[in-house]
Amino acid sequence: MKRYCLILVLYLISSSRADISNKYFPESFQFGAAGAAYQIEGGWNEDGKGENIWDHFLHYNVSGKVVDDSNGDVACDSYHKWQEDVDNLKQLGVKLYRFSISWSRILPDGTPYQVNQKGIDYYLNLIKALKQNGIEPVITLYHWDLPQHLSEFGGWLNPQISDYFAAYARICFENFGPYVKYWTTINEPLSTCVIGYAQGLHAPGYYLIDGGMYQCAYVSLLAHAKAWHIYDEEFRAQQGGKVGISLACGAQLPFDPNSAQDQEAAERNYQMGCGWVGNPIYFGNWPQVMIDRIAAKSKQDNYPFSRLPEFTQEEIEFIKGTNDFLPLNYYTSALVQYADEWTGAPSYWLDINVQTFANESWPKSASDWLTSYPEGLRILLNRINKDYNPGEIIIAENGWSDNGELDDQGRLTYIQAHLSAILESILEDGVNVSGYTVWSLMDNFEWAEGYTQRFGIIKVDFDDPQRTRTWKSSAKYYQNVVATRCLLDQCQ
Ligand code: PNW
Repeated sequence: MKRYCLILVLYLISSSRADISNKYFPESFQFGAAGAAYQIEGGWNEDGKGENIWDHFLHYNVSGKVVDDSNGDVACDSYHKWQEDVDNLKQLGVKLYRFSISWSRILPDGTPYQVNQKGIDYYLNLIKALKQNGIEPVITLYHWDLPQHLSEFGGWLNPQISDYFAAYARICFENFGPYVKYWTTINEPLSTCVIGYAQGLHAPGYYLIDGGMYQCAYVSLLAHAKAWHIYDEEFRAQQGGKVGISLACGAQLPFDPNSAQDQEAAERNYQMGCGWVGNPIYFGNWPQVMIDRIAAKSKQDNYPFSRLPEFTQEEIEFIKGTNDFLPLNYYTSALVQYADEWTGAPSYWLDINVQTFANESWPKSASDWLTSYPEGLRILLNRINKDYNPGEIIIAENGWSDNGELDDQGRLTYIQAHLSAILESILEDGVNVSGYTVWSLMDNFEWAEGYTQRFGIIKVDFDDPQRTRTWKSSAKYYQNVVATRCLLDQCQ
């Protein structure tokens, strides 16, 4: 059935799209798909899994935290249906599957004291099935689901959590490392630090807008670096894999390209977003503009210290250069406008102090933060390549939300245009992008948006206890791209 649909897809894609590259992807380029544990697995309390912060956040005082009052207790039920997931990946023809390990599934309270063998077995089975089908696992150790016990210990605000994370990472390297070439320590620390520890909209739900996100980022970076050093010293020689931390970035464009103030504002927004994690990882310290502004604003607001934690010289040396490859998440970009200095309670937003917009011409998704600007990805890749020289880059997330339609032309067009931007970056700009894992393999639990915004190339019926999976138009299109290495019906 799926094969016959290819013919239809080929017919539907016009070969005359001038903006889409008609070149072939290099043979070495690997296509893939992505997901994350809490968003897909379900099985929240099965076979010895412990409670994590999302379980806790949504099992108590749930109302209002998620728009449809849903949770990830069952989600896509991938805890039971992982073989079908592998089968879909195989049908798609992809060579990479990016997924995350649920920390509390293998260490129920997060500590190394008790290892849950059933949790280890779940991931071993998945990994082995992937390898048997020629699919490389790309594993994220932390995609926002901290064991609840460790959250009560202070979570990402407590520097000692970095030691717990390092111990967890070592257990993963020991058990899964022989089969894994790509590890991501933490998925986009800033998203969870800002949304979970400053806005309070994600677990653990803290509203600490003056400094929660800075302390959380500091502890996350220490945790990443400890895990990287463990891999480097104890596992790299035998296992030969790569370890990185993912960045979520977009191009930040001056609202008025001729305005020096808007240029400065756009640069500041880039540094205090992308550079917040990128600079420490590649250069050892926060961006200077971030250090200076937060120090000055802290002083103004009567803090006798900066709200941005200071790295010691030892920490700088320890964190610097700890990305073997760059897993980069790109969704959208922004136009940035200078604003006069605002007054108000100290916060991350007042520290940055800029206005951001989407261009009116950029197509809108079902998520208010997500519009489509594929050129932004090419601009970003060039910038990152020049500033950080990261070696290998994998686009670890890129995707589009809608209301779940099967004929998802909006997603198809988004994926096509972004792959085209990547291809041009590779062929024309010489950026080493080696792979792409589309977000997402299937519809899943979209955090505070519950099941109302869909990112999957495969539909999941959440009303059906079987959680039936159905291919959307974008999955059929992607299958064809993977098979032909061409975004149009013909390439040269
Ligand atoms: C990602 N941005 O977060 C998450 O990793 C996924 O779990 C999530 O389902 C997906 O986005 C869709 O929301 C993002 O700065 C973090 O543009 C930051 C950005 C976008 C998405």
